[in-house]
Amino acid sequence: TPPLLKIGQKLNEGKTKQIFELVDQPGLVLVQSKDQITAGNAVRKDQMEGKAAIANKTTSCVFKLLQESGIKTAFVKQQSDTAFIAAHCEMIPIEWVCRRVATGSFLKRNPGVKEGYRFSPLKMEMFFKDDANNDPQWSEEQILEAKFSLAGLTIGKCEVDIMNRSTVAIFEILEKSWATQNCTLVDMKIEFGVNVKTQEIVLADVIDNDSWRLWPAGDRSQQKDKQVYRDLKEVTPEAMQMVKRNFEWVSERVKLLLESQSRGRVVVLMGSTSDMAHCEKIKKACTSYGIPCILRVTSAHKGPDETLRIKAEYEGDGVPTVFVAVAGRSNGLGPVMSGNTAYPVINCPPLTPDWGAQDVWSSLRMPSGLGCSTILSPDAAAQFAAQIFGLTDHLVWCKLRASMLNTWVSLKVADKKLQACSV
Ligand SMILES: Nc1ncnc2c1ncn2[C@@H]1O[C@H](COP(=O)(O)OP(=O)(O)OP(=O)(O)O)[C@@H](O)[C@H]1O
Ligand SMILES: *[C@@H]1O[C@H](CO)[C@@H](O)[C@H](O)[C@H]1NC(C)=O
Ligand SMILES: *[C@@H]1O[C@H](CO)[C@@H](O)[C@H](O)[C@H]1NC(C)=O
Ligand SMILES: *[C@@H]1O[C@H](CO)[C@@H](O)[C@H](O)[C@H]1NC(C)=O
Ligand SMILES: CC(=O)N[C@H]1CO[C@H](CO)[C@@H](O)[C@@H]1O
Ligand SMILES: [Mg+2]
Repeated sequence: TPPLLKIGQKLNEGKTKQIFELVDQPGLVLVQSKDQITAGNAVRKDQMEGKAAIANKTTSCVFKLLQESGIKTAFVKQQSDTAFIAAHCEMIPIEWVCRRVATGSFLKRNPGVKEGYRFSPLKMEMFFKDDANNDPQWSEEQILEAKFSLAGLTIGKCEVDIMNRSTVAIFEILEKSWATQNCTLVDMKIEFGVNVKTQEIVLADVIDNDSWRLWPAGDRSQQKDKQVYRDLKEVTPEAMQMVKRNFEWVSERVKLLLESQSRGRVVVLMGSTSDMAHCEKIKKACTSYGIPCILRVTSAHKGPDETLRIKAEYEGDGVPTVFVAVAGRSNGLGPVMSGNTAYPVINCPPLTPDWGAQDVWSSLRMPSGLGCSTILSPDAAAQFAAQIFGLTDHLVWCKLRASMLNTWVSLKVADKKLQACSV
């Protein structure tokens, strides 16, 4: 049983949720869903029993997926059927809309563009959250001129760029994940907050049915999103049942997004246990991508029969495998493997300062017909293996994608700090 939460004062209440302070956990809040569905700014308001529970499940699965990928979010953990704990944020009042396929309001604002037009790169739009004025579309300049200040952070160019880049990464991660269910993520809207404790910009609020359009098999007529509700001519009990069934369709499938669609492994072959530390680094990095990694000792010079026997062992069970060869001095191991298997082989020689520049040629200069690659850093060798598996395993791809975003954001923040110091 979850420990009893001491609920403090209500910090905020909107159309779909209430936000409560947590007395014993400063910096965290309880986000409680309300049992109703809204469209057209609550012009239509109907209680839909169970909606909150379904929304909760969708939000927590999606945030879990993003969190495990490495995206910074406010989500902390599920508390109950209809509530989760999140970092307390001051919300940035901008809705970030990201589109892959033109539909809905975009078509009205851009006459001449046909439904189904594909955006590559993704199309970004921003809307100022202002119910009274129907959430007007804003330009980047309008956001900058508003000079929002939240939790002590002023929203300037750097912050806008970070939100822009993050929205694209989040869209791509969700798009890739829904593709495993043969579902097209058509568009999405998200909001960011400033974590009051860390002053970091994080994905906040929720991602649920109301936040995206999903077209199974890319087919609009099978849409499973909130549009179904908006399109209802008349709110009958049967119609509401259909909307609810659609919501359930999504919340059932959203769980599957967390499951890997393929299995793979890295097998590291080392010529000698003296290279163990180097190999452990490869294994650690593989583990961070969720890829199992096995270490074996074998020398292609001194025990080629064993090298080929070990190779056959991993070729024989049908698990997709990337071999990494770690051999110092003369690397016979990688080339011998590469000449005898159709699986990818990565040379990751542990070079030494004395002869390294000469030794590396044994990994680079190959007889014809060999396609092994050579990567010197153990982390980078694991990353390359992850990129190979990422072609078929969306969870690995999502980790790579989030890591790229986080690196980009770190550079941006480091530069901003440096500029602030030198002024
Ligand atoms: N982690 C969080 N910390 C603080 N406030 C949050 C957090 N997550 C969401 N909120 C805020 O809680 C409020 C209530 O949410 P709700 O979605 O019900 O509002 P709403 O009626 O849709 O209004 P809005 O148009 O602002 O979204 C919103 O202002 C939302 O931004
Ligand atoms: C977001 O990024 C894209 C691509 O880099 C750029 O074209 C666009 O102007 C950016 N928008 C904002 C608001 O920064
Ligand atoms: C997606 O479509 C392919 C090809 O039609 C099919 O083989 C596969 O089972 C489908 N996957 C899901 C999860 O529906
Ligand atoms: C998401 O939207 C679809 C389509 O309207 C709906 O069927 C499904 O129930 C929604 N899920 C949640 C959790 O709201
Ligand atoms: C009612 C309901 O589905 N509640 C779920 C909310 O989300 C968490 C996390 O996925 C589930 O454990 C609950 O069952
Ligand atoms: Mg809202």
